[in-house]
Amino acid sequence: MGTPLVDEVEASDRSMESAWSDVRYVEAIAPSQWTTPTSAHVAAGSARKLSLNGQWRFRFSGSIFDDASAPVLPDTDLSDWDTIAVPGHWPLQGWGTPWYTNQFYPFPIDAPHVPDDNPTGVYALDFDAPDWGPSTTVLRFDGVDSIAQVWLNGHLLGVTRGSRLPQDFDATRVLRRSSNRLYVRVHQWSAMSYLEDQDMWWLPGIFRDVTLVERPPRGIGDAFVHAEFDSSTGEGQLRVETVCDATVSVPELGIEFDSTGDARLPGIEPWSAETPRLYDVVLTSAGESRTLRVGFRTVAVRDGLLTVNGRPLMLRGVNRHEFDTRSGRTLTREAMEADVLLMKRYNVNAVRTSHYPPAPEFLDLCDLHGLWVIDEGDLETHGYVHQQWIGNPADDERWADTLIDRIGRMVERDKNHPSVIIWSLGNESFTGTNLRAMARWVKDRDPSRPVHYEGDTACEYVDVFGQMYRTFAEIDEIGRRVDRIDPDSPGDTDADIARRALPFIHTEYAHAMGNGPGGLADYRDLYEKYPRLQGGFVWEWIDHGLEQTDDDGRPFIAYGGDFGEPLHDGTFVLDGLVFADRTPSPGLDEFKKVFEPFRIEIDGRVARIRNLHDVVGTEGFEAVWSLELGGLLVRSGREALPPISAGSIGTMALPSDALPAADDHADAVLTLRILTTQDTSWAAAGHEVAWAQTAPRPLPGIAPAPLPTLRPRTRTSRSKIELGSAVFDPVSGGLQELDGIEFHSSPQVDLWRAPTSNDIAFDQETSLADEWRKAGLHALEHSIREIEIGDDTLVVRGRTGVRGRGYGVETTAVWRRVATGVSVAYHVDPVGPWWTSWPRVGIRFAVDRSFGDVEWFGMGPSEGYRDTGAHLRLGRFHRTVPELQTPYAYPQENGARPGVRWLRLSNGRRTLHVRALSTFGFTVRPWTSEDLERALHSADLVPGPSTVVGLDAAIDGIGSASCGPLPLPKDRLFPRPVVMHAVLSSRTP
Ligand code: IPT
Repeated sequence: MGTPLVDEVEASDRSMESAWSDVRYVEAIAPSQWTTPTSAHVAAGSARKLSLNGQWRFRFSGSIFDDASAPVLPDTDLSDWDTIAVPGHWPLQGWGTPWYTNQFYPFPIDAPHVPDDNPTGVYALDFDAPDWGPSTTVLRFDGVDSIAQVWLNGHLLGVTRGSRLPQDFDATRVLRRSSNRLYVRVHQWSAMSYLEDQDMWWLPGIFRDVTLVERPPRGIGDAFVHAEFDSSTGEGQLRVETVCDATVSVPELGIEFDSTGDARLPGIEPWSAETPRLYDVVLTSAGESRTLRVGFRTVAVRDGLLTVNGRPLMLRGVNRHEFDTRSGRTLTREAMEADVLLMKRYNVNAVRTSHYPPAPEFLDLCDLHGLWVIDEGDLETHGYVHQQWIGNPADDERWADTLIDRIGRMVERDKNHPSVIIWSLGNESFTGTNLRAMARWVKDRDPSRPVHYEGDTACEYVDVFGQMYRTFAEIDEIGRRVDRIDPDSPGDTDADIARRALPFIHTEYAHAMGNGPGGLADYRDLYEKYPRLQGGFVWEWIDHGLEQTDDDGRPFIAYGGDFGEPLHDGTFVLDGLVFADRTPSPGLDEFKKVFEPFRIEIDGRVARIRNLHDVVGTEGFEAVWSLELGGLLVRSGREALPPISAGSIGTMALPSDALPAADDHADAVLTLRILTTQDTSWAAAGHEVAWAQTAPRPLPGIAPAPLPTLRPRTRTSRSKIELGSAVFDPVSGGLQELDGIEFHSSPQVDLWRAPTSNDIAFDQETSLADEWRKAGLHALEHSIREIEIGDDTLVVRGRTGVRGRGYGVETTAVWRRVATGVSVAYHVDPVGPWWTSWPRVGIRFAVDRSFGDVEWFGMGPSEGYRDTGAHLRLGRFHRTVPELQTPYAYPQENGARPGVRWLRLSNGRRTLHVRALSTFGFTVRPWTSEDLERALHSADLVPGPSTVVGLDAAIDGIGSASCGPLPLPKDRLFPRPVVMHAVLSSRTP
């Protein structure tokens, strides 16, 4: 595929020394030069391989011309060269720097030209080759970013193009048994950079494996497996296209046939993401044998739905970039498997390989453990959006061959994976003739899989309709099949009608940047409501934060700008469901709950169970119940599940001792969990996949007594005010002490939060954080208006306002002495014309930092907000103050636990007990919201002298406005009066 450019051919005839200075190939628009055709990835077989990974020699130049003027020769002395690990990126090993941009090209748009300051690394390796007799030897690069010229023993083997695509060179002619000298000259920027503008770090280098691969004479050559499954007969159909003649056998089934024929195989267990059944298929030619792991399944778009084996799918997916906080896009197989296992354990059933084909092993792991995959081409020209897409390579015929070559090499490499059910042409490259041609090429080569490309909004050349970040209302329209390509058009066009016949996939949604994403459950409800909506892929799986150490030796997670990049997109690279070190964030907990494969509703004595699997029934699962009172276990048991097939609803009677007695405590809660009964490849038996709780009875709702009429006091008439063991300041009316527990600050109204990434919504149209700041919410002024005192009561009235504005809140704290301590009813009443939402409304106080242990009965164990709290359960939990913080790499509001019944803070000697008489949530932090807001990295957060406690009547939702919609109105907090009612004591009642 692809004819080499004339000047490239000329280059090969020249001596190495003179050719070295000719760097025109860097700006050539062309497919890889002199690579052999890409063939399907082979995991196991008789053909031998030799890994060339390891420590290589390395020479780095910041400018391409510096490098070009220093030619190397086959016998150049390497002793003063550096060493570098292959695979790896040089900016993560001490040369150059990582550079993060989202859409912007980091250089002037002037294709195919790139800057002269083009970081260039020359890799050198001396090696002995194995004796593979008469075989052909292929030198394979699985990934080189962005382009490389490859020289073996003084001969130019060719040029790699397509960073995330395999590059095979026939090395046979020039390879020697011993003393081979390989040079790989890699450039950070090339014409190809215009095609590789994905939202990620620019990380050059040989970042995937380098291997010598044997191609034996009379070997199999490339093989294309077609393994279909007929759901009406249960028959599999197997056909293997090979370049050379071979026999095909399935030892397990006792079948053998010639590769020119095919076989019908009765009683096949089909492959699915839920039942990843693989059969070994052995190909044998005169010179080679190969074992392929084959899954039988048939993908089809039928009656407007995406089906596999005749059943429509629900994609509960994530977008996955390849990332490791230390090694960038160089991943070990262990790291890839860690991703797959974590996905499986968290109810993820699908992956879009955004935005390039992953390392080939990743797809082996998807086949093995079971994930539906959209395999995406290595193409993104997003930077052209900044010039209205003028000059977009996707629509310029000079780039046609190169783009066809790219998509072709992905399809050829990955065509035998049962997990790959959809081909995606690439990402964010607008639309154009080359994309259309790519789609045509793919359908021609592999009609068995639908084509996806989000940029084809009119669905002219794709088989599924994919869109990004649509609002709830738009998704609802699409679900109802009333969407229009041009929303302003007065009537339906033929194109509208044609598009509506296609299934819909939410290619990217729920931007998991920082705290969030909000609204996952609302999206899910829509997906489940309309058959056309077949789920989607959360943006995205992992934060791409790079682990670094600051000048004081403290580790921190770096994002855009931390390497002095002159143009960058800051924290936008931190938008994963797992943190950069692969620790699940609360967003992943929410994903797991929202997309659980069984939906359980407990209704009186019966549990109604909806089986949301695509394929499997309830066999392999059991129910476990537990009854708790006040968070303490009373009884528990296990029950078999009734048979409920995929897509159906069944009921299960609950055993009578699982049910709370009528006169039980108001805090009685029944939890029903569904667990696996057998070990799977991804989790040991007993793994929880779904759960539900009975709704706890509402709080008794002890309304605060009416505001008392008391005698106003002159502020200075006493040195202190006492209500039982509570001591108040006579000037401010602030709580100073309770039973010997000193208050660093007294409860005071709090309307602020350190803006989340979704509040900030960097570069987006609506930024709640900007609105809130404009409204003055970040700098409130508090004043005390009146203190009134009675025998057992103290009332403190205040007003909190905004500089230069007439709106604010009136606050009234009514303190009463009660048997165990003091109660407080804290009223917050908005006054004046507020025009924004509030980040939160609650009270905040501080005690000594020694109060480091927190126990609560309420929702937990991790954080949850109005639109992110589906995963929270009512229970009794214990965490230290540090454990209550969610360590977002870019510090922001976090750690709120709603629905609290009681909360205890202890320092080992004393306990401050807060009993809720109205429902509220809490945060407990070793710093303030202001500290969180000021900090740029989590290492900037240093615990202060106080433990800061926030009790929130309400908090605004989270949404995903950093790239997507604001929270739905139902989850917003608009100014409204609230009363928070609680008892504070130092004893545990
Ligand atoms: C969308 C990109 O496809 C994705 O790569 C990522 O950048 C994401 O946004 C935001 O994190 S494109 C956007 C213009 C919708």
